[in-house]
Amino acid sequence: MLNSAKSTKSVISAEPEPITLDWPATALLIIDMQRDFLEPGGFGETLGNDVSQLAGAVKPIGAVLTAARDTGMLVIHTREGHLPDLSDAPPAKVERGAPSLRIGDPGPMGRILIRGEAGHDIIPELYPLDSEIVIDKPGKGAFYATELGDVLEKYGIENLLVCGVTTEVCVNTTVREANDRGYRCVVISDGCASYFPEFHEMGLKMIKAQGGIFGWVASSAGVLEAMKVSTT
Ligand code: C5J
Repeated sequence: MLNSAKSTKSVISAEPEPITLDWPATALLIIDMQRDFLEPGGFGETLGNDVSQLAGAVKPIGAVLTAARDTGMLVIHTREGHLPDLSDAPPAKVERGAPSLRIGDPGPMGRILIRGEAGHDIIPELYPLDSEIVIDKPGKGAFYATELGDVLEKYGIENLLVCGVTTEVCVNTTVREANDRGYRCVVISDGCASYFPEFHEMGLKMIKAQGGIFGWVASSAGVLEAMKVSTT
């Protein structure tokens, strides 16, 4: 008898090599697409960065987010930030460098990088649905001091489509944490961005080098093509 069961897998064209993903075991992880990083007056700008450098990632992420919602994929958003009393913000982080405003200082979008403030929220274009998971994280990696590991285990997730900002900081840290925990990470190249274009390029190279030492890198078009196949 022929097995008529539809496959739940398809292949993403990726570097260093194509990767086959089982879609029910795959989640979309969107890192820190917050006003504090992407808009003037937030944490990113207080550090002296040109925040317009991150804008290019919004549309590719939006396209994958729409496809993920259409296919019923688990969607997880993360937000970097701290409790209002800064009890989860190590002095070594707060005191670092010479920003124009420090974490916790009042700025045009509320207190810088503080949970509940306008700047801490996700940008309107990618705003989470009520049904989606939002993980608040005090560090750069999304696993450190969060419930992310438990959430992924609960939903039987083995693979992560990772995008967001910034490529070399929170995306890279999270991918490295995920890799050590046994997750296959496919990083969406045009769905990530950095204040430093050269760090974006190198951040992606570091992931896919040495046979994909931390994971795979694919374009949003490549991911969308594979997601289409998975639903036909
Ligand atoms: C940074 C992040 N760059 N989300 N955070 O401090 O990458």
